Order: sequence, then structure tokens, then C-alpha cells
Amino acid sequence: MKMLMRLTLAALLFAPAAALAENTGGAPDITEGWNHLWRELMIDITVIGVIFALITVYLLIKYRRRRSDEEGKGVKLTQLASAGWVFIPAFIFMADDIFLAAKNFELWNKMREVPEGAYEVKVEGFMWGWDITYPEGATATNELRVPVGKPIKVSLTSRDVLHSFFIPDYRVKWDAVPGMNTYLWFSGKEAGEHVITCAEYCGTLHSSMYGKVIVMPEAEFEEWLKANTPKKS
Ligand SMILES: [Cu+2]
Repeated sequence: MKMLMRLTLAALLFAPAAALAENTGGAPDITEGWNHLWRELMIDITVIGVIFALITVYLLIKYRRRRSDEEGKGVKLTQLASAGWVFIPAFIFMADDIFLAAKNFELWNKMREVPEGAYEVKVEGFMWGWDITYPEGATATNELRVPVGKPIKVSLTSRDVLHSFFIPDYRVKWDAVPGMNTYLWFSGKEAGEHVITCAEYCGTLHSSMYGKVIVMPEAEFEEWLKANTPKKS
């Protein structure tokens, strides 16, 4: 039984990290990476929590008072055993903590490294909306149209106060700061719409500072882009 528990724990702790996803243009799937890490964290703390709770309950029952006049006597442990009871459980917990933190940093680095060949779109936050400019010159407000299956770099800045560009479905968020250029990137894996919202309180209408990412089939996107790109005179 103990062996089985140990094996289960080991299998959970060393479950493979999120693989490269399909349809992200060869870029790592950051969204699935965060989802995977979240699930792993929940499973790990549940397994560890349940094991610790069971041991505690077992000890409580085993060493309970059986008669009202019973006087307890402390369990005699050797020094080594006492140290073991303190450090081994703490070590198990810390090992998992550090292991998850390491995976977190690895994913974080991927999230901050824009894949080569990403399509760059400029987004400027303002009170209260998002102005979008495409490299070809097309502009939009609050509707970020992107081609499916291609890494998109969002170059961020702000016209007035601090905002935060957040696409909850893709698990990406970054601050838009006046006078500064920041960025994030994502890949729209399939055609569809996802909410963009401001995640930094920026005044009265902060709560209505939202828009959407519209992920479109490549050909449709190209058509839209062409129709909305100002003609050169
Ligand atoms: Cu805002």
C-alpha cells in the first residue's frame, strides 16, 4: 500500500510537461502550459494534503484517551526518529513546491520569449479602450483580428494611465504603461472569439474597458486586412 502511494506520488510529480501544441505555428502552447501546471498543482496539493490528513487522523485515533482518568504518556522517539518526522514530510512538501516552481519559471521564460516569425500588432490602451494598429496600417478599436495558428506579438503601451491587457482564455496578461513599450504574445489555435479585458483599475469606466480577439482563418484575415489597409496615395 505504502509502495503504491509512493509510486502514484512519483508518477504525478514527474508527469510530462505540456508538449508543443498543434496549430500554434510551432510555438509552445502557453495556454495549455498554464492549465497543465494549475491541474498539477491542484493534484499535488490534494494528494499531499490527503496523505498528511490521513496520517494525522490515524495518529489521533491511535493515541486517543480511552478512559476519562487515563493519563497520557509521551511516545518515546529516538532523536533520529524525531528529526525524521519533522524533516521528511517537510522535505516532501518542499520538493514538490520547488519542482513546480521550476516548471513555472520554465513556462514563464517561454511566455516571455516571442517565437520567431510572430506577427506584430501594436495596441495602445486608453481610458477606456484599446486602439489597435497593424503593421500594414489598418487600425481598429477593441477588436483585435488575428489569423489562426500564428504567434501574435502584441506590442503594448498606454496613452494615459496604467492598464493591463488581459486575454483570460489564453492565460496571458501584461501591463500597458504610459511612456513604455511592453509586450506579450499568444497563438489563436482555432477560429473564434475571446474576451480582452483591462486588469488594472484605471478609472470610472475600467469595468467597461473590454474588447475581443477575433481569430480568423488566414485567408479571411488577409481579406479583412486588405480591405482595411489605407491605400497609399
Ligand atoms: Cu484600463
